Amino acid sequence: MTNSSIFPADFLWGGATAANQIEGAYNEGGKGLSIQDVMPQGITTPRADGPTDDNLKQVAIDFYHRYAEDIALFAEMGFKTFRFSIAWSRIFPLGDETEPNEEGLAFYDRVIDECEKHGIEPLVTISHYETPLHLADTYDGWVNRDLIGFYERYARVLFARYGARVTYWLTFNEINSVLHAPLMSGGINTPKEELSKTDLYQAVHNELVASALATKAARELAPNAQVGCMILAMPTYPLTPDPDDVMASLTTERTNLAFGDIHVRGEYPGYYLRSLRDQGVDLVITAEDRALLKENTVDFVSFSYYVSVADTADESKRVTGPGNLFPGVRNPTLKASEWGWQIDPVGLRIVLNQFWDRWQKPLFIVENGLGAKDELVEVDGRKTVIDDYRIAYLNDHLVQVGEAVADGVDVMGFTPWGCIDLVSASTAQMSKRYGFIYVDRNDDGTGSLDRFKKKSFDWYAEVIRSNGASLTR
Ligand code: BGP
Repeated sequence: MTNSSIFPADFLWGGATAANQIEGAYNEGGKGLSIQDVMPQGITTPRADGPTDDNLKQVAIDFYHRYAEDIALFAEMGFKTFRFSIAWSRIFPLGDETEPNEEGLAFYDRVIDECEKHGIEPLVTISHYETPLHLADTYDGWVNRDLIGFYERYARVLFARYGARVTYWLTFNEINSVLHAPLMSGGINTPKEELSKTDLYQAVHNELVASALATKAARELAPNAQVGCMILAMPTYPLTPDPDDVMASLTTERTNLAFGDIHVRGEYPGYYLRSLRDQGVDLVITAEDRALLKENTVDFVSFSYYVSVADTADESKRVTGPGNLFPGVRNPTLKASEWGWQIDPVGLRIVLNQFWDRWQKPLFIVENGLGAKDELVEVDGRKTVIDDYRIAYLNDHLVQVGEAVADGVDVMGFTPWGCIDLVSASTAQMSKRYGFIYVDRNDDGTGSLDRFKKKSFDWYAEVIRSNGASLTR
């Protein structure tokens, strides 16, 4: 049964990517190294000393050379928006220079040209897990306050260059993930086990101030820009109705919600300050920092959503499993993907309602999707993938987005993750595929890099064409 469209007429349908996971060309165009160039296995192993040939991100899916072809395929699906990130180390190869690299800037001019050619709105992430390596090695990443100034300079260059052509900006991808993946998310070189809580939360604070400064810069340099924060959303349910379990799940969930609270309200919530005190964390927060946070709150809240988790106060029941970048207590009512991520479409409606009730800011779902192994087959002489599992996943999640819209939630758009197959962030595999477009590349680096449309390609094109009316309830 199909339903008539509940989605707003200007709903931004599209897809999402990140520079390090698609571009390749890791040492071309004057690009410096980023932390991704020393993370050949994602977050599953410690970093390498320097670039290694087993790192699939060196070539990724070669978007750097094939962007025009790929954006044309997105246009064929009817994308209204395309989320990509700018590789900081293409613009500032070391990160602490005063002058940007023109060749890097020119590359994104060309990407935006292609988007414009097809009437696609760019949705740009300023920093998506690709801090310049020099900033990690020399400054220990975001632990150091100097990063605030380097990031502000970088953001200002982007707004000055692209501000007239790009409306939607995200300051930091999944900003809350720095608590769990300090190197990937915060460019922090000190191994997680050795990192003090004070340094970790100081890094969080420095990023929050930088995010506010970027918002301030956008107001000055690109008055039409809309700036959003980007949070890894992970609804946390109590494992049982025991009030202690409810409190435990709320406490865990607040470690994520705090980031939205600060971006939207411009100040640290009481529960967050208490948790810092309880952990013996003493931060350097200046009066100027406080004013910046208060005066430069976001226009909208964006988030990724893949999984929900549970929590409990009962240590003996705390059986954890993999989640999106960090583990959570398993929910016995849910099934999981091949990578153990629990699948919960209703959780997306819950998050949308919760965020809307809490912040009353437009919400943008900028990541969602199923990482799965695909098999390339031949149908009527054409290579394709019959990815009914991916269609079912996205259909069920989008039905819940429709429910949230019916609940009165202001949802700006939906950009499913990895609209074209790309290298995984957590495991750096190619075989964990999310795309509507199959890319012929294998985990051992072999493959032609040719693109093939999966069954979901036509399915998504119809969802967009019908503005969601073709979804199956
Ligand atoms: C998010 C990241 C993305 C992306 C996605 C899927 O956490 O923002 O960069 O990769 O998760 O994760 P993975 O690639 O590990 O499957």
